[in-house]
Formats: sequence, C-alpha cells, structure tokens
Amino acid sequence: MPLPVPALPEGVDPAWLPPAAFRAVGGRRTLIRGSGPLVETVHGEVAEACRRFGGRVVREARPDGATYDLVLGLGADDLGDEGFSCARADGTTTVTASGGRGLLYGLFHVVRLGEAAFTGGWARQTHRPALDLRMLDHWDNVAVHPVMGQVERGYAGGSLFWADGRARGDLERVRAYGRLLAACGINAVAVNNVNVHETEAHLLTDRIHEVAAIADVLRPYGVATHLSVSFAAPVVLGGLPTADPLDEAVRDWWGEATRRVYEAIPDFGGYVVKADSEGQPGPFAYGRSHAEGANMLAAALEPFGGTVHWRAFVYNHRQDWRDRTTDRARAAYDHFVPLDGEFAANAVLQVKHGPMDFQVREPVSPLIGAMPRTRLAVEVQATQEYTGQQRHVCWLGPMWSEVLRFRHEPEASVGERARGGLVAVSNAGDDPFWTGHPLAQANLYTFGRLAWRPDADPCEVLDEWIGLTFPEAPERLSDGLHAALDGSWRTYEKYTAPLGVGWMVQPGHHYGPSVDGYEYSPWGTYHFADRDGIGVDRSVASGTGYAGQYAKPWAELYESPDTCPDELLLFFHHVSYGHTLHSGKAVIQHIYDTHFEGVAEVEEARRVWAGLADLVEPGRHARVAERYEEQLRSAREWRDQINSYFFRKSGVPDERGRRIY
Ligand code: GCV
Repeated sequence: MPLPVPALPEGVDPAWLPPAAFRAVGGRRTLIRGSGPLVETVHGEVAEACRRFGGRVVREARPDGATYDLVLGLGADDLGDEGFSCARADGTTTVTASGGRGLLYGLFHVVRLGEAAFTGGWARQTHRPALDLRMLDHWDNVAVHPVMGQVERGYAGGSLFWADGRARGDLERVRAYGRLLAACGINAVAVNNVNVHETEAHLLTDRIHEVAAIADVLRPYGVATHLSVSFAAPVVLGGLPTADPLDEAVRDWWGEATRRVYEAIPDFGGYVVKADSEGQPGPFAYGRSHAEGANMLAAALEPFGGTVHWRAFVYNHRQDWRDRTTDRARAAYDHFVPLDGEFAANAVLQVKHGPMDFQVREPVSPLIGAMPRTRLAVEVQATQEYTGQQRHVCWLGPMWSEVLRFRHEPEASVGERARGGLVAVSNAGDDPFWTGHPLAQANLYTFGRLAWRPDADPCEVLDEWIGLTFPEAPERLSDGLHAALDGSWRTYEKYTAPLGVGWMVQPGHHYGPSVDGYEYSPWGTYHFADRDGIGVDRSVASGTGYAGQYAKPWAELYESPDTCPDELLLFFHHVSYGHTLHSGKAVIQHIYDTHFEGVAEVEEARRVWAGLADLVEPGRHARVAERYEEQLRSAREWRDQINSYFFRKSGVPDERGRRIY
C-alpha cells in the first residue's frame, strides 16, 4: 500500500517541499518496481504528485509494452543502501537503487532536477552519500526546563516531538519533518537534549514506548532514531550505588536496558552522551577514562548494531578568570588525543567543529586532525545560538563548507575525516515556519546536502533550496533571496565580536552585545582587552600553547601574528590596537569599519527584502520583514557598543570621523 504523504497541519509551511516542486514528476507516467516499506513511501509521493498534476503511476509494467517517462526501481548495483543511479534514454528516466532509502533519495533527486530530469538524454550518473551518518541532534526537553525551556537554545517555538511532558499524541507533523529531512539527505535524529534531566532520563527505560512511537513515523523516511542518555542512568534509574563503567553490575544494567530498547525499536540508532561536561555525570567520577566510559556503552549496543556518539565537549567550566594558564580551547585535544586508538569500533567521538563553542568564527578544531585511529563525527550548530538566534539572517553554508574543506594535513579534509558522520544541532521546532525565521530553513537544508556531499559548493546548495522552496519564483525573487542569504554570515561576523575573539554576548541567553559579559566569569571565554590591545595569546612561544596542537603548516602559520589569517588574529594573539592587519588596516580601524559596514549591509538586505513584497506570500514576507527590523536594531546596538567600548579603551578616534559614543 502506498504510504500517504503527511498532511501538514493548517498554516504550517511546506518548506522545501511545496506541492509545486513536484510538478515535473507529477505530470508523468511512472513505473515503480520493487517492494518494501520505503518503496511504499516512494509510491505515495509519486501518487500524490500525479493526483495534483495529472500523471499516472503503476507498480507493474503493462504487458502491452507501454512506455514510461520515469522508472523508479530496486535493482542490484554497488551503491550501498543509500546510493542510486539515474540515466535517461529513449524518453525514459530511470532511477535504480539497491535499497529503499536509495530509491527515496533518487526520487528527491529527480524532484530537484525538475524538468531537466525529463529533457534530452544523459548517461548513467551515480550518487551516494560521502558520509554514512547525517544526523540532527535535538536539544529538546520533554518537560519544560525552568531555565532552558522546552528546547535548549531553541528559537523556533516548542519541540516537534514533545509537549505537555510527553511524546505528542499526534505525530503527523513529525512524519512531515522526516519527509523534509529525507529530501535533503538527513538519515538520523537524536530526539532529546544532551543535557539529560531527570524526566528525560526515563526515556531510556520506562518511557521507551514514547521514543518508539516517534521512531515509527520517522522510519518510512529512512530516518533512524537515537537517544541522549545520562551516564548516571544505572544510579538514577537502576538504583545501583555506582555508574562506574568497569563495574560488572553497571555493565549488565546497560546491557539489559539496551536489549529492551531494541525490543521496542529494532532499528534504533544508538546513544548520544555528554559526559563530564557542564555538570553532566561521567566516568571521571570513578577515575575512569572517557574511552572506558564510551566503550561500556559501545559494548551494550554492539550486539544490536548500534553506535554510541560520545561528545568531546569536555572542559573546565568553573575556571578562575585570573588563571591565565588554563585555556578552554586546548581542553578537547588534551583530554582525547591520548585516547586515540582506545575507542571501540562502534564508538564515535563527536567533536564540535571549533575548539570553543559555535562562535561566528573559530579555527577548525585541532582534535579533528589528531585522532587517526578513532571514528570521529563533526558537530555543527544549525540552531543559531551565537549567530543571531533566528532573528538575524545568518546562512551558515559557507562557514560549514570552509570547515569541511579544511585540511589539517594534505591527506584528508575534515569532510573526509568525519567517518563517524556529520551532526548538526537542529534549528527546527513547532513554529509554523519550522525554524522561526523562514530564511533559516536554508540552514537546515544546506546542512543535509553538505552532509551528503561535504565538498559541494554551498552557493549551489543555496540555489537548490531557493528553487525547491519557491518553485515558481521569477528571477527577481531568486536573485533577491540569494542576495539576502549569501554573505549574511560574513555580515553577522562584521557587526559582532571582531577577528575571531568570540563571545561579547549577553550572559545566559547569548543574544545581543555585552563586551565584558563573560570577561570575569568562570566559563573560560575571555578577550583580555585593555587600553593597549586585545586578544588571547595562544602561541607556543609566549601563550597557552594551543597553536602547537596543529600539524604543520598550521602550527607555524597560527604561531605568529605576521602569518596568522586576519579573521583569526585575536583568537591566537594579543595585539595592540595599532597592529597592522594583512589588509593594511590597523586593528582598531578594522573594528570601526567592519561594524559600520555590517550595519549598512543589514540595511541593504532589509531594503532588498522590502522590494520583494509583491512576490512573496504576505505571511512569510511580513515575518521576515519583522525580523529584519529586529536584526537592524540589534546590529546597530552591536556596532555602537563595540565601537564605543574600543574607542573608550584605546582613545583612538575613527579616521573617518563617524559617530562613536
Ligand atoms: C546543550 C553550549 C550551550 C549549551 C549546550 C552546550 C553543549 O554551552 O550554551 O546550551 O548544552 O553548548 O553543546 O552541550
């Protein structure tokens, strides 16, 4: 039976799958070959498109030798469960996959191509994902947390999965979410926050049926379900006196708990663990290493084919700001590199892309280049905690692409080293536009496509998103959308913390400027500005030694302010305000100029958007226009606070005499 396409609740935006995106497919005669649950999903998609656009779909070829415009079928090839091939000859476009997921991805490929899929003839092309795991981590709480709310760092309403303290009874919207994820290639979702509070801990045991209900609706879209678990679960849930990973009773407890999870969810993906991090329990309490902790969970998951994603975000969050010897940027490398080669085959070390915490500009984490004998997953943040909280337009495709193409050493890019997958903290919620800011949908889509092909050109992905989301857009609209998004990350960088130094946000919620907000705090995130200069000396020669965690040539390049790239200068060095950048500008003048430019760029983007009012549905246009007002207000606030702060510290006037307070 074909699986019906999910019905979107009234008022919910179809995002990058509006019915019109299926026009080319829906007007054709299609033959679908093969059987299995995901083939039924493919059938349902094509049947719905045909219903709208007048085509026909059949499952068995007619005996009279009828021809088809499109044949989607299972067949033997060497492209794995997720790959597919396609070709066009004699008026027929043929998509072949050896697995159901491959067939579904093949269908969405044809949808993306639109009319081009049915034009001319073309030789067989093959497609398969570069990374096996393309996952979203939801920082969703089941019960509303008194400080963090329903979704930690969520800017798109409540949780898609949880409401009123339990899994939603109506999961049709989650089904629609799974469909959107499949259409951009995402194949796994962790459904709860990595900060596992007590209510959420129970999802592992007595509340596993709620997770199973979510898994049931994601499965037909090829999306596997993962769960964040508490390292202390044997104590909190099992009543054991210890969670020591080498204790036999603890190991047995995890073995049994995991067996029950698989009883409920046979294709369960595995666990995500935040241990010894920002107050979460972990193996350090028992004098055990993180490899010992991760391997205990890996052993429990191994008989069932599951994986543990063990996060490397381990650092001292109770630092004394007076202590200049501790450098948070060093922490993940210092903790984990000595453990390289000790992790089990089904333990994946999940590393944030930068050494700190998803700032608008950070160097690529040196850890990613330093653990050749460990499966690594790289984690990025689609939810815009530090990049404007979905009130600002900040399309992160270019940043992620830079990270994925970065080579610690010539042999392999980050995209190639991420053998354990690419993971994003999701930016989606129950908001009618899914992501709060309608244009932030582009981040979710781009993440999926870059996880499929880390070397893809992000600008092409952006245009793909525009083409799907606005299938009938005249050129003026697609150009306007492209202009609003492309470059928005650099604009955001210009009007916020300068030259890679990071933070300067308001403590706690992290929105808006507060230059010294974290300067005297325990979090290890300092800029050290004084009357003479600014920045963190992370050189080996005179600083914390962090630059030495890289291989050559980066260690040498970052070591000296003369060779360090401008955009990371203050991350690696403390320099005077008069220090001349490679651009030829003094640091202080760069700060002034970029802050004025950043605001001017937001003004221009707002103007472009206003000019598109006749081409965008009123609701979407108004939502974006409203957010541009806030972005502009906030960007001006950033500009004026940052410029005034550094003018007051340095006493150096703007050489162009602009208004500074
Ligand atoms: C889920 C940052 C965020 C936290 C988040 C943490 C993490 O510190 O501010 O909200 O916790 O990263 O990645 O675990």
